[in-house]
Amino acid sequence: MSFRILAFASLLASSFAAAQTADQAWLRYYGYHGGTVIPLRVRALGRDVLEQSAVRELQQGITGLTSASSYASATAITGELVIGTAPEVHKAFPALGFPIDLKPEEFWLRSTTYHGHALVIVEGGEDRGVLYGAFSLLRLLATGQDLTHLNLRSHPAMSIRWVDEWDNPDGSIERGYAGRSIFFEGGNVRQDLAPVAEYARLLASVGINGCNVNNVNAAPQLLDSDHIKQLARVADAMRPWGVHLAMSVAIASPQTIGGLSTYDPLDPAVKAWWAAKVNEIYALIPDFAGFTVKADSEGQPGPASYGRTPADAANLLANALAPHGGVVLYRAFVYNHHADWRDPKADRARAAYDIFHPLDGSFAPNVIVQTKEGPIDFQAREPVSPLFAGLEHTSQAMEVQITQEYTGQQRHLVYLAPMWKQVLDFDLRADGKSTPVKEILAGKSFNQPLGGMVGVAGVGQNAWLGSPLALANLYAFGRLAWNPDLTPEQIAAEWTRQTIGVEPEVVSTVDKMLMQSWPAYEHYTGPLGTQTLTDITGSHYGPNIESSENNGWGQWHRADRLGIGMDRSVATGTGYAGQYPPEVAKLYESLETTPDNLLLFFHHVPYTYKLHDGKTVIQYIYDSHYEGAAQAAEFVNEWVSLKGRVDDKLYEDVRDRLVYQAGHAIVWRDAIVQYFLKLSGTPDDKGRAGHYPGRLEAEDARLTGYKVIDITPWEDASGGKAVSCDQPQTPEAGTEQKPFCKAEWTWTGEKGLYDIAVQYFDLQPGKAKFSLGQNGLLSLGSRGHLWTADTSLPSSHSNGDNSTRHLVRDVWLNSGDAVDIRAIPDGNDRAALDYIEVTPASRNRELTVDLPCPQGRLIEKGDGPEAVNETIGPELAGWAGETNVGTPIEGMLVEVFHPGDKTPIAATRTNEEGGFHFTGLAPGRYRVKASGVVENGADEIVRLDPAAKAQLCLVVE
Ligand code: GCV
Repeated sequence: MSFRILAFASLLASSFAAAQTADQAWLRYYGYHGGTVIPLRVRALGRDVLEQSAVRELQQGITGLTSASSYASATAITGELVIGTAPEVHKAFPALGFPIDLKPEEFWLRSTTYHGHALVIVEGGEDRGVLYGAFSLLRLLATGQDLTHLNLRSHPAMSIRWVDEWDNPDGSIERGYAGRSIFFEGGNVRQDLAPVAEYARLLASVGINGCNVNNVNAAPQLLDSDHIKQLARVADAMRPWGVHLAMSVAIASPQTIGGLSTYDPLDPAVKAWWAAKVNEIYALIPDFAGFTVKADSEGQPGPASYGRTPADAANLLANALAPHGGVVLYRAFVYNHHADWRDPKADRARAAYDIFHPLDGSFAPNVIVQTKEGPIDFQAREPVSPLFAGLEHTSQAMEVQITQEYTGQQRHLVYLAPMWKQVLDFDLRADGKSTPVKEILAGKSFNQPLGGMVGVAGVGQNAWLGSPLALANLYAFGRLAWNPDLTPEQIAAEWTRQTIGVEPEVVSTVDKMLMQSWPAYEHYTGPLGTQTLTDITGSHYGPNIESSENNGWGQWHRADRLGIGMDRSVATGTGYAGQYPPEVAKLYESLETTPDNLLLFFHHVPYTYKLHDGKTVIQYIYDSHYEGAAQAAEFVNEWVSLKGRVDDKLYEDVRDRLVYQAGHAIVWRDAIVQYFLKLSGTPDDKGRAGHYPGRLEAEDARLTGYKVIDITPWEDASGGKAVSCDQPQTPEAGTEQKPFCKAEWTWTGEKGLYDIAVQYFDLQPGKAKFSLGQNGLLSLGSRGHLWTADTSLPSSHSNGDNSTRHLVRDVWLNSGDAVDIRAIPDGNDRAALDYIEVTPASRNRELTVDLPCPQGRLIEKGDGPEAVNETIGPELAGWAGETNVGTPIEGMLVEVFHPGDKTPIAATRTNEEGGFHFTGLAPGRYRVKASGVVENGADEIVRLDPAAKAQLCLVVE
C-alpha cells in the first residue's frame, strides 16, 4: 500500500501560477467554516488518472480550507481520508462491508473507524465516481457542513451533462461575453491549454462530463486531419477531469471538406466518409464523446436539401459513432426563419414539435434529441417546450443557455437557476401521468437509456464568464444536471459560501439578490410572456420592440394600437397550445387558466384586458417596468451593504456592474413604457409614464456645436431624440484645444443639493470626453464631474444598446444657475447626449464613480467665506484642471494663505492627475490659490473644520 502525500505548498503555488484558474470561480478553498474535522492525510487506493486528480484536489482543497482558518492541523483527527473505487475499497477494508454495487459515476462518502483509526472514505463506482465524490466532500467542507456522521450516497440523475461552447476557430465566441476563446485562436487550437485544463477541473467539480468545444454553426475545417490532431490535445487537457471532448459538425462536411459531390445522408459514399472520419477521430481520441448537430436551421445545411429527415441525418452519424460508444446530440432547433409574418397561422414555436414528433421512434439508440427549454430561443420567459412530451421513444436532452444572450449579456445580474428549475419541475402530464421534465430527461418517464442537460456556456479568457456573479449560473447548471431536485436557493447558498463569503449576512444578501434578479430582469424587459422585446435582428441586448415584427424570424408579439400577444390557441390561433398533452393544452388554451406570466405568449388581448388580480395589461406593463428598474437600483444598495465584508476588488467590480445595470434598467423601463403609452394611448394610472420630473432633454438645451438627431428605434431615447457632436476633432488654429460641444440648461427648480444623472450614448470605437459644469465653470458636485465614455457596449449607432448614464453627486444648484455638459467626441463616439436628470441628492455615496476631485466642492470666485456652507477639515486635498472638459493639469503651484495675507503658509505642486494634498492645517479659514502652467490660476476661500476632511476642486480658466 503506497502512501502518496504531495507537497501542499507547491500544489497551491502551481495553481496560482496559471493565468486563468478555477479558483477565480468557486474552487477557492479559502477558509474552513464547519464544526467538524477531517483527516489531513489523503491516500488514493488506485493509480488511475482520475483518482490521482481526486487525491490532488483533496490535498489542495483541504490545505487551502484549513490553512486559511483557525483550524489547525493539531486538531485534525488522526487517521486517513481514503479514496478509491468500490472494488478497491472493498479489497482494502473487507471488514467494513462497504457496498460494491455503485454505478460508475456514483459515490459514497462515509466516516467510520477502522482498527481504532478514524477513516473518511470516498468510494466511487468507478474512478469517475471517486472524482465526483472528492469534489462533493470538498463542497461539504467549504460550505460548512457537519461531517461528524458523514454518510452520503449520490449519483447523477442524468447521464448527459455537457457544456457546449460556441467557439469559432478564429478565437471569437458566438454569443460569448467574456473575451476570446480558451480553445482556439487564428484558425487553430491554442498552444496554451492550461486554461482548458482548469476549466475541465471546474466542470468536474459540479459533475459535468462532456464539453463540446466548437460552435454549432460548425466550421467544417475542424474535421480535417490536422485539426483533429489539434483537438486531441484539448481532449488530453480535459481527460484528467473526466470531461470528454465533443464536437459540433456540419452535415455538409462530406461535400465541403470531403470532396464528395453530395452530403445526402442515405448515400453510401457519404456513410463511408463519416465512418472513416469517426475512425480517424477515435484513433486519436479514444474517449471522444460524440457529435452535436445543427442542421436545416438558420442557414445551416441539412438533410432537407435531399428531402431527408433529421432522423436520417442523425442516424447516419450515430451509426458511425456506435462502434466506439459515441453519441449524437441532434438539435431540435430547426425552424424556418423566413416565415410569413402576415400569416396568422404561421408560428415558429410550433416548428420543433411539428418536425420531430412524427420521427419519434425512428432515431438510433445513441441519438439524443437536444431541445431548447422553450419553443423559441432562450427568452426571458417561455413555456416549456412541448416536444419533451412528444418524444416517448427517443432519448432527450434539454439545452439551456448559461451565457446570457437574451438575458443581459452578463452586464445584468440574472441568476438563471430559478428559470431552469421551473422548467425541470414542470409536469407535462404526458399520457395523463406525472411526467415532470426532469424525469423525462433522466430517461425515467419513458424508460429511455440516455438523456440529460446541455448548457451553452460561452466561457472566455476574461475570468470565465466576465462577470463574477454570472458564474453562479455555470455552477447551478452543473448542480441541477446532477440533481434536479436541488432548489435554486440551496444552490445559490452553496455557491455564495464557496465564492463570495461565509458570513450569514453576506450569504443571505447575495442569495436574495440572485433570487430576485431574474424576476427583476423580466419585469423591466418583456413581462407577461412577450419574450424579451429586445433587438432580435441585431444585438439581442437593448430594447427594440418592433424588431420582432414584420420579418420572418417569428419572434412576434403582434402589438398594435388595440392589443398585444400571439394567439397560439387551437380555437382561434396557431394551434401551438394543442401540441401539449391534453391537461396542459387545456390550461393554455383558455385565457382564464393561462398563467399571467405567459398570457401574451398564448393569447392576443386588448390592453384593457384584466389579469387575475384585476390589473389591466397596460397598467401591468407600466408597473412591472417601474418595479423592475427600482429592484435593479436596490441591488446596488444591497451589494453596497456588504462593503468591507467581501474582497475589495470583487466588491468594486460587482458594484460598478450593478450601477451600470441600474442605469440600463431605466433605459429599458423608459423605452417600453413610452412605446406602449404612445401605441395604446392609455395613460399610466400612477402618472409616471411620459412624465420625468427633473429631466432636462438635450434637444431642449441651448446647443453649441451639438445638433439634434433622431434615435432609432425612437423609444430608445427620451422623447425619441438626442444631440450629437459632429464637430471636427482637430485643435483650432493657434491653440491646443480641441473643439467641444456644449448643451446648456437653466435650472429653474428650488435651490438645494442635487444628484445629476447624465444619460448619453457610448459608442465604439472612440472614447468621448464629458464634463458637467455650472455657470460656465467646470467642477460640480462631490465627484465625477469629468468622465470618459470608454465602456464597450454593443451596436455602432446610438440606441438602447449603448445608452448609459453617469451620475454626479451633491451638486448645489441655485435657481437660475446655468448647468452644462461639454463633450469632445472621439472616433465613432460622437458624445451623443439624451438628457440630464436632476434629483434630490441621495445619501448613498457608494453610487459615486471614482474620478478626480473626490468629495471636492467648488467655491466660486468672488464668493466670501460665508458662501462656503459646508464644514471641511484640517486636511485639504483637491484637484485642479481646465475649465472646458477638465483635463487635469500637472505642475500647478497650489498655495494656502490666511485670508488677506500675501505670504502662503503652505504650498505644493499638482501631480500628474492634477491632485494636491495638504495636511496639518489648523482649523480655520484659508485662501487656496492655484497658479502657474496656465496663465490665470484660481483663487478660492475654504473653511477648515476639525471634524472632516476638506477636498477642493480648483478650476482654471
Ligand atoms: C449558434 C440563437 C442565437 C444564435 C445561435 C442559435 C442556435 O438564434 O442567436 O447565435 O447560433 O440560437 O442556438 O443555434
